Amino acid sequence: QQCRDVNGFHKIILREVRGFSAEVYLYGGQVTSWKNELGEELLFVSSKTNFKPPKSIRGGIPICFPQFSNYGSLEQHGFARNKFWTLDPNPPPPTNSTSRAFTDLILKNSEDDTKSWPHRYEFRLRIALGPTGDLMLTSRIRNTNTDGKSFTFTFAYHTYFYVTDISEVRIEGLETLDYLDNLKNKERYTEQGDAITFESEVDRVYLSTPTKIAIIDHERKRTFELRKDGLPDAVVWNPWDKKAKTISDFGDGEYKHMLCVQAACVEKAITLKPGEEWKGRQEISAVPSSYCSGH
Ligand code: TA6
Repeated sequence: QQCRDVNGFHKIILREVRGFSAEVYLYGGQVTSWKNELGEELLFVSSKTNFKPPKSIRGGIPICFPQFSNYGSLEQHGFARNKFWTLDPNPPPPTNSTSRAFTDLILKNSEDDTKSWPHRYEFRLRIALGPTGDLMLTSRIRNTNTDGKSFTFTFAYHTYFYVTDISEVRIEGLETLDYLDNLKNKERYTEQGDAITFESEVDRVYLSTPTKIAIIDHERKRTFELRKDGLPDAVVWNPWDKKAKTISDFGDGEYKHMLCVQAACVEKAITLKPGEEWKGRQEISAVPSSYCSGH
């Protein structure tokens, strides 16, 4: 269902029969809400964001394309999150009948982005709610260059999970993996053997990660499960208090209620020849968890 927010900006609301819902802004092609059947918000959106240009929306699931962070010469996280996407009025029906409520947004090259990134592309983003309320994002990016040129990009679904208290959260699935530490000049380190917990700023790109990662919110006895395909890396970020204070669209103390775990392709950039298409999927679910069971 299409509607406009208080500022008159377009958003799409997806509702699933069991009461799960999601909201997507055409600005940035960005999911800004994902609620469970009890109406509980599962994603973090800052109280200080204003859902309109020129800043990207702080929270939900920003789309980082054609560059993740500062891994290249473009603006931070590329331009996709700062552009207005268009709604596909007649999206192809879902292949698997499971995804009921869905919408397709499309982004194509435009004058201003061709200056910084001289390529033609078509980016189709499908956002769907599954039968158990899972939120599924599928990106299909095609090189539509007519000059025979390939292009290369990095990518991330910059997902902001809502957590009750970051100091009571742990991540399972990244143990023993290598990561690039953005706080130490992107140097490569190896994660210790147990789950990741948080007591200070973390900004890491974990490499060659498993297709499934668990984020356990101990306070709320809730486990998020992130499943991904075509996205080998996983970015983990919490600014903690000092860094959060330097970010104008972060409310006071809000860093305690968010954790970014991002299905990404950073270490090995993707190269497409004209006509080739890349596909990257992530599915996230939120299930009650008895802490001891962990997974
Ligand atoms: O996701 C990690 C990161 O690259 C951090 O370094 C931090 O900059 C974060 O993204 C947020 O970036 P933004 O441009 O949205 O403020």
